Amino acid sequence: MSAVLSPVTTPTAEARLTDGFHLVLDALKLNGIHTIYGLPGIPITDLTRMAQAEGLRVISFRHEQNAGNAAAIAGFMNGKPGVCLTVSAPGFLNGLTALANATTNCFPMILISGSSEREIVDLQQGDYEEMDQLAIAKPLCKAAFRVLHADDIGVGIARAIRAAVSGRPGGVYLDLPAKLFAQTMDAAAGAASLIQVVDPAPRQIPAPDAIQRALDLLKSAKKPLILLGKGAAYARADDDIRALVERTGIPYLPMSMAKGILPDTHEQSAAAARSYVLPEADVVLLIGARLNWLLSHGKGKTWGGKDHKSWGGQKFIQIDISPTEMDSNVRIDAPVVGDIGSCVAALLAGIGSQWPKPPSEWTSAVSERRTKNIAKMAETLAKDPKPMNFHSALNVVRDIVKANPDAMLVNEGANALDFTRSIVDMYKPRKRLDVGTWGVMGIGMGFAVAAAVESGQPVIAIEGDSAFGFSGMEVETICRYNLPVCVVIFNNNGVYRGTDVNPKGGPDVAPTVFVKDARYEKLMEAFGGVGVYATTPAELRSGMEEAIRSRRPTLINAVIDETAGTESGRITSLNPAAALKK
Ligand code: OXT
Ligand code: ADP
Ligand code: MG
Repeated sequence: MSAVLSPVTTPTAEARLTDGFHLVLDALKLNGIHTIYGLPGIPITDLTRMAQAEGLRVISFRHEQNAGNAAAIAGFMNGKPGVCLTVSAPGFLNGLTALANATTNCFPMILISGSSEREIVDLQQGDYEEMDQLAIAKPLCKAAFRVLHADDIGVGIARAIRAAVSGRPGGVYLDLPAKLFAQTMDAAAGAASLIQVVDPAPRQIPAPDAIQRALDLLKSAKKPLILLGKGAAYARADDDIRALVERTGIPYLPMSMAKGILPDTHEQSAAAARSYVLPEADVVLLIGARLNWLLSHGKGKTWGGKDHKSWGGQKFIQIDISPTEMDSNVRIDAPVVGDIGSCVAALLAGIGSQWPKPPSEWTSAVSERRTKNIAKMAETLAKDPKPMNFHSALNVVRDIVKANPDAMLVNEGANALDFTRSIVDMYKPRKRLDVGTWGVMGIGMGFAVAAAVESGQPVIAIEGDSAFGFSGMEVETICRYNLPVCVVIFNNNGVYRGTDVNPKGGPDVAPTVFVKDARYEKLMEAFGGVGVYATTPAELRSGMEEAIRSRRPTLINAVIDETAGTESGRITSLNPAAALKK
């Protein structure tokens, strides 16, 4: 390890100097960033050591993608950028998927990667881990910067922070060439070059006429609906959003990561009547939710249109910080551009206390559907089939989350994702973390680590067996940091199901099928955690209860009926159908 140069008070020549390593760390600390998620190696190993020596928390992973996912979700949870640190070329590329995913999901994150020698990289002379990382990162994130001189580190980090959190949040790449770290400069000049970012995510106040237009449209509605997206969760305007919903009396539908902004048990929740309210609503107020594929692009049969592209007749009010989001799929009749906190506060002010409630025919129709679907679900959940299926297992998870509303819930898979979303109620905001806009597998263990580190609360990760495989080695990380994470693998022997067969009948199993009855719990035991093999809801329940009570790293291998899942869960229709039958 090279000498640790810290600006100290001893008046030696060395002490009056600082270097690139320390300036990076000082700049992060100055901006309230105290945790780095990463993976050491050339040229950033010393940076991770010095970070720890300087009092930052360094959470070291087994693969950069998981460190990147951890940083991204830390950004979502805290509303300030999560930082991921990687080595050059392959480490950078491993982190890049997470950076792109963060950008797609509007999570603020900074990927800092060390890079090789510029002169050699630019002449393509074959340096160690040679790659033009800045050029590669650019199209995949919100902004990308490179710092070549130690006295620019302060500006580089300030720009990265602002780019990540201001406006629509997203991922930022910061390229730090190896040579930068060893550059020295006068310590006082170095300290003076750092920037403590003032107001990194400035409020964006909506125009009064936009608010009036939105209120007029909302007032004209006979069947209004409020749709809450993860932007609404990110905005931390929980009290005002709840007041808006309750004072208007409008039914609301939460997208998956918006579950819990209001408790899912709220009487105005239309989650259990989704397929009724979307086509029936006449005016829809979108708060921090995009009309992308998850909302069938605001048109088509889901919205009551006669075919997959036709408009269903709804009028939309959309609150979003990004002006170009408006009209991206269908006409937005009342765009409200600004930050959700300011926009919702302005709407509330306009609504006052005399706002007429929606016609009771609408609210009681929604309520009737909801009650009916909840009762139907309760019947299914009460069954105790052998083998255990998604419903009987999730009935347990639902109880455990209800009893521990502060616990964080991480969720990925296909059926394991979709059933959990609709069965497990959330009670508090920003507790549910999942595959998001891309439906990406592999977020599981990275999200679980960050959820535990950032919240200090127990974490429950409900994982499909395939989904878990993408980040499974991080159970060692969970054990190493002794994190209170309870991983529950819904083990149905494969992707979607475990029942496919090789049509040719050869020795290879079908592409979606895994080793039958795999003993995933032994993975956790290998690193000193607790492994549980659960074939019944009772075993699952006692395993989860003990994990929450003990806060010990636990992996429960919950064996699920291998025939229970469906192809791609709820999104079967997105699979292209073969035109030819061969
Ligand atoms: O109204 P109706 O009647 O329609 O009913 C709805 C609600 O009203 C009702 N509901 C309720 N009823 C009663 N009570 C309550 N409380 C209640 N709440 C709701 O329930 C239904 C459903 O409600 P929902 O979910 O709100 O409605 P709907 O119509 O489903 O919503 C539409 C969507 C689109 C918003 C929703 O479906 C959604 O959010 N979907 C997300 C889907 C998604 O992202 N899936 C993940 C990707 S799938 C696939 O790509 C996978 N891969 C490929 C792959 C990926 N993704 N990534 C990478 C890097 N590589 C490859 C892979 C490999 S999944 C996968 C692994 C799968 O295998 P696993 O082993 O991991 O998992 P298993 O499947 O478990 O085996
Ligand atoms: P979901 O998947 O839950 O529907 P999306 O990720 O599609 O949510 O949408 C989130 C939206 O929220 C994005 O369009 C983003 O610009 C917006 N957003 C994020 N933070 C804020 C904020 N503080 N104020 C306003 N809009 C925001
Ligand atoms: Mg599976």
